[in-house]
Amino acid sequence: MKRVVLILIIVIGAVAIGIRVLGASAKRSPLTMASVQVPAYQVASPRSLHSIRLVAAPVIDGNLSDWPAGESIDLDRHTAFSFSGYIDSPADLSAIIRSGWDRQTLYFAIEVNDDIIVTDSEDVWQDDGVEIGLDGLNDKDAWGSDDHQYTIVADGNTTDRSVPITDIVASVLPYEGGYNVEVAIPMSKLIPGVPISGTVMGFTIGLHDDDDGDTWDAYLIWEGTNTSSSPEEFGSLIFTERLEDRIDALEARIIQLEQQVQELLMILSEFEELPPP
Ligand SMILES: [Ca+2]
Ligand SMILES: [Ca+2]
Ligand SMILES: [Ca+2]
Ligand SMILES: [Ca+2]
Repeated sequence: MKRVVLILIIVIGAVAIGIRVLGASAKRSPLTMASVQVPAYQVASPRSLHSIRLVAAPVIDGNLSDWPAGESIDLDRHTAFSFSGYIDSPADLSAIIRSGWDRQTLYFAIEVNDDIIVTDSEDVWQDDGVEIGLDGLNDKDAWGSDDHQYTIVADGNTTDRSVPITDIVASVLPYEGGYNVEVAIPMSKLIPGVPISGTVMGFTIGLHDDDDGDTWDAYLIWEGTNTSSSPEEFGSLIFTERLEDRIDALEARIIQLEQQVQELLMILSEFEELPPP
């Protein structure tokens, strides 16, 4: 028994050393998001956003300081694929969008510039707000259980295809000149099982601006002509994982295993001290 435990310790030690050597090498040449390699067939045109694997889940409170730096979309009237209405400047309507993921959840952090926030209407699409269009299976079909048009209005109202929902978590934090939106969407709404680095979803994002009440004044869509029924026009959300984050997670697991081995050794030594039956 003791021999088996000793062999286990040697194996775990060897793995730990190997991982730490890998980790040191990764830290010498940090991998940036731009250097993440994605198979060519997965990089669809039109545009894509890399969703980064988050080591710690963000608190969904509208405060985005708990997000790591990462790739983002700058959405304004010049970068939008579709643009309707009147926008006089980026302060009137624009946004910066980031995304993150873990095994259970897809996250978005959205900073919206909007100098006059109005939420006076019954229909969510007539007020200031954000629309997230997702084709979870990336099958270009709009009407499966993987397909959603999530709207988060500047007052916090949340809908899926205009129907009020409570099965995603969204928080809006207004500030002078705009509002932050932080969203957590259960992965089970999008795909069966868990995502991996390299998973691709169809994705676009829309922004409505209302400055004077009643219906909207301007509407921007990042990719496509609507956020609900034409996923073949969407951009892509590409799931990525930084090497240094993967190594940190493995190192944490090794430390856990080392502690478990210590506990086993303690139990073994207690047995050895018992008198023979
Ligand atoms: Ca937060
Ligand atoms: Ca679909
Ligand atoms: Ca507005
Ligand atoms: Ca309105």
